[in-house]
Parts: sequence; structure tokens; C-alpha cells
Amino acid sequence: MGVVNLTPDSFSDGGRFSEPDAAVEQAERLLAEGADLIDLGAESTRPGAPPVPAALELERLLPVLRRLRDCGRALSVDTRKAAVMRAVIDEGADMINDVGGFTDPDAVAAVRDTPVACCVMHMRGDPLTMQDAPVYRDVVGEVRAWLAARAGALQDAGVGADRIVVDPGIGFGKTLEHNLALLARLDALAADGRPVLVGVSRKSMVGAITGRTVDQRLPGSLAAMLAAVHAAAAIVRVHDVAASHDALAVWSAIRAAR
Ligand code: HH2
Repeated sequence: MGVVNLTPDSFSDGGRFSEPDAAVEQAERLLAEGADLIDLGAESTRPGAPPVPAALELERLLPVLRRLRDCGRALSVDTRKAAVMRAVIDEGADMINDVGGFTDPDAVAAVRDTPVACCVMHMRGDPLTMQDAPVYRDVVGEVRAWLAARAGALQDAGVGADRIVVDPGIGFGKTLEHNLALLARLDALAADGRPVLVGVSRKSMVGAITGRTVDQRLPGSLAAMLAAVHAAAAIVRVHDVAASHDALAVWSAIRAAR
């Protein structure tokens, strides 16, 4: 999954793709580099980010979505708002990636009677406050139970199990130790039978381990991605598609030879 943020303030690519022409060009580049799907985001969810009104999210998303919808690959939209979900589904989005885990009161209804795939991500609190000393007794058990409950809410409303993927939400209300524990035990999340999506690309946990700034985190991001795929991840959300594609190709070739 290649990331294109249509925001002025995303932590790693904010402002670079906020014009539709630049965003479409970047999405086409990521598709040419081997992305199977593109994730379009119009609200930064970096720690401390302020919420964005639905109308502004749609103003950013719709022109890009309309130009990409016939690209032949799947398009995901990263949003927490039911109103945005409904509008982008009408415009041809294939997946809703909700970092809030479909907790907007109308979110489950927005996707229920549609064919879209749903990514249920775990976040503790909201982006403004989520990194204020998060505490868990058993982070893997608690995240697993929460994801199962939210996926269950979608399924109870009629969303087929084959439309749901889950994501532990690396960096969303978690310390470095929590992130490491989750990445090491992705198999526990996958044990519930749902494909696992993981996003660790350029994130601060990579910076905390390596001491690197955002633009220097590619090697660390690749290592984390491969560890995630080795553990259980079925989809990886990345900014650097060409490098990720090569790393996965080499890893897969070695694995296939076992
Ligand atoms: N991470 C970010 C945003 N959306 N969605 C899923 N499913 N999983 C993630 O780990 C995830 C996500 C944060 O990264 P980015 O989009 O690059 O930054 P920002 O939130 O500042 O736009």
C-alpha cells in the first residue's frame, strides 16, 4: 500500500502532494513502482495534529480520487468521518482505512451496504492526546481484543468477514516498547483469522531506535517492514514503494527457497 498524503502537515510528506496534480503524479509513480493499492489521506493523524472538517477533507480528496479511480488498482481512503466515507465510496473508493476503527457513530452504517474493504486500526485516544503517557497492562492482548470487538461490530452490521483487515496502529497511543511488542507478536493478531495491515514507514519508533530524522529512516523502515511481514503482515503501508518492493522481492525469493 503506497501512501499519498494530500495534507499540508503530514509528518513525513506534508505539503508535497497537497496540489491535485502533484498527488496524482505521486500516486502514478507509486503504482509504477509496484504498489497494489494507494492510500489517500486528507487529515494528518500525526501526534498533536488538529482535526480537519469533513468539507475540507473532501475538497482535498475528491479531485484526486476522480482522476485516479480508473487507474486499475485499488484506492483506499484514510478517514475517520462517516460523511467522508459515504462521499468517497460514491466516487469509487475501494477501501476505507479508518485509524479510529469505525468509532464515528455513523461509520459502520456508512460502509455496511457497500462493497468496500474496511481497515480497522487501533488508536488509543485521538491524535491530539494519544501520546500523553499511554499505559496498557498487556498491549498485545488489549489491542487484539479491541480490534476483534470493532471487527465484530462491523460483522454484526452485515459487513462480510472477507472485507475486513485489522491494524495494530503503530505509533497511535503507544510507546516504543508497546510498538515493539505489537510488531513482535503480530501473529497473535492474525490468529483471529483477519489479514493484518501494518504501517511503520518513517515513523518515530524508527527514529527512536536509529537516531535518524524522518528523511533518513528508509533503512530502518525496511527492516521493520520485513519483520512485520515475517511475523504475519499481509499488507504494508509505505511511503517508499520502490525500495519496499525490492526488499520484499528479495525476502520472498529467499523464503520461497526454504
Ligand atoms: N499511519 C498513519 C496514517 N494512517 N493507517 C493505517 N491503517 N495504519 C497506519 O499505521 C497509519 C495509517 C500515519 O502516517 P502518515 O499518513 O504518513 O502521516 P500523517 O498521519 O501525519 O498524515
